[in-house]
Amino acid sequence: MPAETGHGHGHDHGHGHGHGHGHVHPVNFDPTVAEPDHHDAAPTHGRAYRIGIGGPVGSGKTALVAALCRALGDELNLAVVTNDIYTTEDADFLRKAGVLAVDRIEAVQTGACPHTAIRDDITANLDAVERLEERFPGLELVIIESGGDNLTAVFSRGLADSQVFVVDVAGGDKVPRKGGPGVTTADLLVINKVDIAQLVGADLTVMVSDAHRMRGDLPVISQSLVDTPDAPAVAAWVRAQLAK
Ligand SMILES: Nc1nc2c(ncn2[C@@H]2O[C@H](COP(=O)(O)OP(=O)(O)OP(=O)(O)O)[C@@H](O)[C@H]2O)c(=O)[nH]1
Ligand SMILES: [Mg+2]
Repeated sequence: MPAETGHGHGHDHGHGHGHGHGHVHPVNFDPTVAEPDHHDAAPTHGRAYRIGIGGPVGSGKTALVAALCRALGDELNLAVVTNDIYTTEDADFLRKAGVLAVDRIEAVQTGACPHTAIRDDITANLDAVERLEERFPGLELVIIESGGDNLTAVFSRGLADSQVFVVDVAGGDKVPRKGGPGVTTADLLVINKVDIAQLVGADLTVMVSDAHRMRGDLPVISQSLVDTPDAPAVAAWVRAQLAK
């Protein structure tokens, strides 16, 4: 996989793109020519693989992003895009946590509807991904965290090559059987915070069996980021996606 390791501490391969703050068009941008339709399927060669992470508010999406940065940051050339409604809270958390060089984290503010920015008008997210790809030549993986939303929020296939949906036991053991496209169609379903299942009276066995029933052959991982802070099972799944 990567020819180099140990990146991610500030050197950006010296291509002089600056640090790309703000929405700057490439130098050859011609305002008289229509911009390309970003919703067209982008070529998969020569660009980073994109994994979208969605799920309800507070289920542990940012905690999972941090875990994946810890698990994969030394072996992959990787970057992160966060989506928040009104703030840059999640990006700020990740930058403070020190899991990745600060300029590898881009924040998108979505306004009122987080699902719009990952499904209907994905331009701001694609721009953020492109800024990262320009800043870090050879970028292999971009993890895009959606703003916390409801069970219907899924990523456009024009934005994410594969997607992870994170639910947690605190939402109740009913959540997997309630279905919705996140639970039923995401490439990976994560049932998070299993360490507190008993405290909140959630039956994990029911959650896992309902999840499998709703998803057919699609994978389900239950985990606790308190017990396993580097999310080893999800990291292994990410490696398998990249190897495909
Ligand atoms: N006990 C326990 N707490 C967890 C676990 N994973 C995350 N948390 C906590 O759950 C809270 C919410 O986690 P976040 O990662 O911010 O959740 P999120 O899905 O990114 O939230 P939004 O972006 O606001 O939708 C934080 O206080 C985390 O520390 C876990 O496995 N077990
Ligand atoms: Mg978050």
